[in-house]
Amino acid sequence: MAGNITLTMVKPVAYSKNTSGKILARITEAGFWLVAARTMQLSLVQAKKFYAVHKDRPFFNDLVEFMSSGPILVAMLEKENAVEDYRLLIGKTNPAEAADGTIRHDFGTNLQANAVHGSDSDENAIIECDFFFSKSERFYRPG
Ligand code: IDP
Ligand code: MG
Repeated sequence: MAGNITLTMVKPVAYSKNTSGKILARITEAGFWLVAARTMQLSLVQAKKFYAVHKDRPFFNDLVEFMSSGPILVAMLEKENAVEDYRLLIGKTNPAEAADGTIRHDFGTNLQANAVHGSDSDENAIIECDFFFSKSERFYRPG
């Protein structure tokens, strides 16, 4: 199991542009299985908890305000080498620096509103999936 899951969020600006469906299609076409998903709006408290690792960074307050500013789509994904492969699919943090054809390049607006989140390690993927989804909400790839 470890190494096979990652967590993504379609962030508020991308969600408001109604691109969640196109982004999910990119994800499943790249071989990721949708284990769990929901739309929701994070409270400021939840956003601060989720991004606690960044609490000392200069962009922290802006980031948590942005992430709680509107609806998001959050999803748990399964694939061999999920964390690394998903980071490759989404591209660099800044959409302006992300390669053509990556999700952040194609759907991102700016460094903050960069379309999607992706877990950065297997350890954090587990923590982040546990943050959003109980075991009974998870439906793994059949077979
Ligand atoms: P990542 O999302 O590529 O893993 P992180 O460094 O973990 O990048 O940053 C988390 C999020 O914080 C980014 O996705 C982006 O939305 C925002 N962010 C990162 N660096 C900056 C910055 O310098 N200014 C504003 N927002 C930033
Ligand atoms: Mg990160």
